[in-house]
Amino acid sequence: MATPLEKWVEEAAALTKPRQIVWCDGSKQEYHRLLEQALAENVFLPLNERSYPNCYLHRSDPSDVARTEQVTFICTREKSDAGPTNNWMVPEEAKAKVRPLFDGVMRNRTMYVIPYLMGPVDSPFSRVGVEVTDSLYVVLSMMIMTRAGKKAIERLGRSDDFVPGLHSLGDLHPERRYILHFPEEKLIWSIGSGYGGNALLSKKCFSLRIASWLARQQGWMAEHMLILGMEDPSGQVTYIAGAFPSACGKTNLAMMVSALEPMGYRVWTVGDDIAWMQIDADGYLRAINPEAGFFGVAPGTSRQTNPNVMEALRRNALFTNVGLTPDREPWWEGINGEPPPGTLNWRGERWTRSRGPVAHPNSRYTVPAHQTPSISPHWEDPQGVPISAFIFGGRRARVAPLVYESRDWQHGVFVGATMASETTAAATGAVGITRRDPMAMLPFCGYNMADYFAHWLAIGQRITHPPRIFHVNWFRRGADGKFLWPGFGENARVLKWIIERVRGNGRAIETPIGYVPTHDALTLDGLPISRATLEELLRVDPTDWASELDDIQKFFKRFGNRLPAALWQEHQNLADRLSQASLARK
Ligand code: OXD
Ligand code: MN
Repeated sequence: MATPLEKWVEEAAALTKPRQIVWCDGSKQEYHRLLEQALAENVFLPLNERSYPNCYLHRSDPSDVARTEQVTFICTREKSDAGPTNNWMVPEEAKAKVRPLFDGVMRNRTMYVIPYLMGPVDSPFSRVGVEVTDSLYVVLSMMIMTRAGKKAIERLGRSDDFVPGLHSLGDLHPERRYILHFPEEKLIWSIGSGYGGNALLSKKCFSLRIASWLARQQGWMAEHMLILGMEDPSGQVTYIAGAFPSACGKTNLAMMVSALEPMGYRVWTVGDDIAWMQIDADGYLRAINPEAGFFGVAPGTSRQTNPNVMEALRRNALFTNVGLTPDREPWWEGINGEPPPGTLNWRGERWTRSRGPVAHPNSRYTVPAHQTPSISPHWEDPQGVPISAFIFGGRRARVAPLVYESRDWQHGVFVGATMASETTAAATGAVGITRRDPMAMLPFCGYNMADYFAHWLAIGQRITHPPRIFHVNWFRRGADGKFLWPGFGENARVLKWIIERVRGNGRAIETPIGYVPTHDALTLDGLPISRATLEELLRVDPTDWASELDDIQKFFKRFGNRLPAALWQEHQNLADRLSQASLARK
């Protein structure tokens, strides 16, 4: 008798009517066979076999280069379950609208079936998904980004506990592009885009949107967070999970070569984008990285900013929408000086300055996680790693100081819920606009964010040893518009303070927004930073925070009475602390 997985695949095939169906086993031989085919079909171009062995370049359709939030929908029976921050359609209406686009769409194409496992093979945190797709780019990327094929089939057996995802490139027309989530039936439909975040359904669609819904029902957490371990000179490793909006440096932070390495502080990478977390029997929060690869933003990546990933990218990597040098090496802005003469841009045209950037600003690399020299020896531990601190961070030219610690869990949830950041090229739309992006989950929360905040508050009640909650801002600018903090490996100085706070010995002063390092608390040896710059970096400006309070109020009002009262309470507490501080100054 057919398994539930086989039955679902049959239904998908009955709708899309492919010429043939290929089940992927996830083997190396299969990867190479499919790559040969992708080369023959021009889906990939080979890179320099000597300097970049087994690496390939993909050029996407120029209209299909980033996540498209405006056509991403959460389809629940009740609109209020999707909440005010998601696009919503009734499930039946969404299906009625999009089913005709899937009808017969694979007639002259092959349908690939990719069973995949999110999480380490033997982990109780792991979950199975299956994606059917007509894109070879998606198949090959999924083989890097997930544990695909046999491992997933073996784990699933005859169970129906898997998240099905139906994907087709369709005709790639932006008007016929839809990314639909049906959390009530754990189902994903995506058509009209081959872009990673829209088409690799394991990533944002399953591991964040559907998983966040499941996590609330089942009492765990699915978050848009990197996971890193900071080792101190005694060899003790403290694990930190960090939420930052897309293209704000999560991958670089997770793989950082610490500026404090000579003092014995080094960073180990567990994950760069997604954390699935559960409370263990001893009351600690433990996290796994459900993914098996990194899908990172290329521009700005260099030997200086992320030597670990640069090392990882020298073999078995896929590149999307980067430039191509005459030596057939990948090239992007920030990699190293000027592009060599004769470089082709991301569209495959001979580059000239008037044609814009060589690489698309959201061009990407896809690489197996284990290739990074900083990969943690514990990155595949079935029980995950214990999380001692959360960091929330955004791109803020003003307002937020370099780092501060929240007062307690409830205040920390408020800090996360009110996070804001200037938008980047990872999603289509205007770049550089400040928007509220709670816990960096605004585009990824699969349900009403007011309920999501309530879930965070409820989790806090259940953890005996909750992570301490911090906020960082690497992007504060001075009056001259220049960044005040050097960032990258120097961020280790902030992480060191964070682990000191976790252990109870980091120095801090209490301010209305939380605990800020004293002027001598950060280890700044060897960093040419003036006292005035440090003061500016750590300054809490009462006028900026007053307008921040107004903006937060507007944001909270969008959720009506579904917003947990505790968050209004925290808003009021912050207002009170700010006004007391200004009275004290007078
Ligand atoms: C990503 C994103 O690709 O957040 O990780 O857009
Ligand atoms: Mn992301």
